[in-house]
Amino acid sequence: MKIGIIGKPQAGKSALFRLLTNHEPSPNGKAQVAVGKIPDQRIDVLAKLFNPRKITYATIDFWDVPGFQPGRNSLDFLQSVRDVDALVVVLRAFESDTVPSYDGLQPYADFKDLQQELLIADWTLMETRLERLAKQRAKNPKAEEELAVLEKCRATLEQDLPLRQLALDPDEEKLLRNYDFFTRKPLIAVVNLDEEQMRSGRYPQQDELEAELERMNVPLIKVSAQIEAEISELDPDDAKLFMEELGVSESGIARIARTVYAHLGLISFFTAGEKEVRSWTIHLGDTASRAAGKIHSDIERGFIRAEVVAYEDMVKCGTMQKVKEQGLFRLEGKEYIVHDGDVITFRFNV
Ligand SMILES: Nc1nc2c(ncn2[C@@H]2O[C@H](COP(=O)(O)OP(=O)(O)OP(=O)(O)O)[C@@H](O)[C@H]2O)c(=O)[nH]1
Ligand SMILES: [Mg+2]
Repeated sequence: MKIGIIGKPQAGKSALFRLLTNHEPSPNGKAQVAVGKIPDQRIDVLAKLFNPRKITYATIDFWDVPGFQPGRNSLDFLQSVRDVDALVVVLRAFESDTVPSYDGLQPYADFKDLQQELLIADWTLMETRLERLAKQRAKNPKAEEELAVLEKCRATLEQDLPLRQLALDPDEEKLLRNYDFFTRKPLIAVVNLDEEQMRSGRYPQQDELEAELERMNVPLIKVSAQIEAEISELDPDDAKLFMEELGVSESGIARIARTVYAHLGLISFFTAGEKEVRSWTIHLGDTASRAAGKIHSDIERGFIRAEVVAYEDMVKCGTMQKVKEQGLFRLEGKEYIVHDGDVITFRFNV
C-alpha cells in the first residue's frame, strides 16, 4: 500500500512524513519513500499476553512528494503520484513568522488548486484514451464497453467532480483500474494547525474547506505537525498529559494512520505466538483463504482450516487454553469472512 503526501510548498508534508515513518526527509526536496508503522494498541496488548520474540506492526509506504507549485512543476508533481494507491493532502493553516507560506494561509484555496490540477490531468488522460479507443472501435470488440465507461468519466469530470464520485459496477471498475486516474484515488485531507488553532478549533477558510470536503466525501484530520513533533520527544506519561490538555485522546499520526486504514476499507487480522505477534493488512470482506495467502501462497494453497478467536475474547481470556475452555475458539473454512481483529492460526498442508 503506497500513499502519496501532497500539498503546496511549506505546508508541513515532510514534517508529517518524518513523524509517520521516523525517516529523515530528503534534504534536496526530492520525492522519497519510507515505511510507516501503523500504531495499533491491540498489537501491544497481544504482545503482553504472548511475550513474543518479535513484534510486527502493519505498515504503509509513504511518499514525501515535492510541493505542488501551480503552473511551475505540474509534470514532476503528477509523475510523483502516478502510481500511489491513495493521497493524503496536507493543507497549511499554521501561522509562523519564521516559515513563510507559499501563497497565504488559505487551506480551502490550496485544496481547490490541487484538486483542479488532478482534474485537468484526468481530463487529458480521458480524452487521449477516448480518441484511441474510437479509432480501434472496428477491430476491438471490447472497445465499446470501455468507451461507455469513459463517457461516464467525461460526464463526471465535466462537472468538475473527481472520478471517486462516480459509482461503477465491478466490471466497469475493473476496466478503469488500469488507467490510474488521479481523482479516482482515495483522498484524505490533513489540515496543519498551530497551537492556538488547535486549542480554539478555528482556522482560516475553515467553513468553506469543511463544507467542500464533506460534499466531496473526503475525511479531514486536524493535526499540528509541530506539536506532534514535540509530543514524540516526550516520555509516554508526559505525552499523555500534554494531549489531554490539548483535548486530543490520540496522536495525530495514529489518527491519520487509522483514517487511512478505514477510508481504504482495510482491516487487520493478527497472528500470535511465542515467536511473533504480527498484524496483517487485508480488505474488508476478504475470506480466510485470501488472508492465508497474505502470509504465504503455500498456506492459501494448502488451506485446511482457520482457528479463529476474536481479539476481545483473546484479551478477556488471556491465554489460548482459557479461550478453548470457554468455547470461544472457532474453526472456520476457506470462505469465512475475516473480521477486524481476528486472531488466527492457519492449519495447512503442502
Ligand atoms: N510553526 C510550525 N511550523 C511547522 C509546522 N509544520 C511544519 N513546520 C515547519 O515548516 C517548514 C516547512 O515544513 P516541511 O514539512 O518541510 O514542509 P513541506 O510541505 O515538506 O515543504 P516542501 O517540501 O518545500 O513542499 C519547516 O521548517 C517545518 O519545521 C507546524 O505545524 N507549525
Ligand atoms: Mg518537503
